[in-house]
Amino acid sequence: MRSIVRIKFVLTSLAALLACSTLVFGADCQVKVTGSDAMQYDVKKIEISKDCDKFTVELVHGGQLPAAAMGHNVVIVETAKMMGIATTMIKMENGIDNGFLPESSDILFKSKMVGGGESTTFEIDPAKLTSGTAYTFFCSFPGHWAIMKGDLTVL
Ligand SMILES: [Cu+2]
Repeated sequence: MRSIVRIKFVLTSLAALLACSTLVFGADCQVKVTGSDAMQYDVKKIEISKDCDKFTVELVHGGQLPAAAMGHNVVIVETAKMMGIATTMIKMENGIDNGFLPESSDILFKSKMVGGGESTTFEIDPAKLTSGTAYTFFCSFPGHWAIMKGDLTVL
C-alpha cells in the first residue's frame, strides 16, 4: 500500500515537472495579449527570440463590447514608421475587416480585429524581423493607437 502511494507521488511530481518545463519552453515563442473595454493592452513589451522558428501571438478581447464599438487587433510595424502609418493610413473607409488599414508593405503583420469575448491567433516569422530594429505593435482601430501600443524587439 505504501509503495503505491509513493509511486503515485513520484508520477504526480514527474507530471508537474514536465508541465512546468513545457510552459517554460513554450513561453519563449508565444505571447498572449489581452485587450480590454477600457482600450488597453495588458502587455506593453514583446520580445521575440531569434531561436524561435515561428512566434505565435494570441490576442484575446477580455471585454464585452462588440468589435464595431471597441474592436482590437495587433499590427506590427517599424517604430520609425508608426506615426506616419497611424496618422495617415487608418481610415474608416478601409473597413473593419482590413483593420481600417490599406495594403502596405510597411505593415509587417496584422491580426484579425476582435470584439468582446473573441480571440484570434497569428504567427510571426522572426526571420522577417531584424534584431536591433525597434518595432511597435499597436491596435489600428481608429483612435486606439495612441494608447494601445507597445514595443517589440527581436533578441
Ligand atoms: Cu483597439
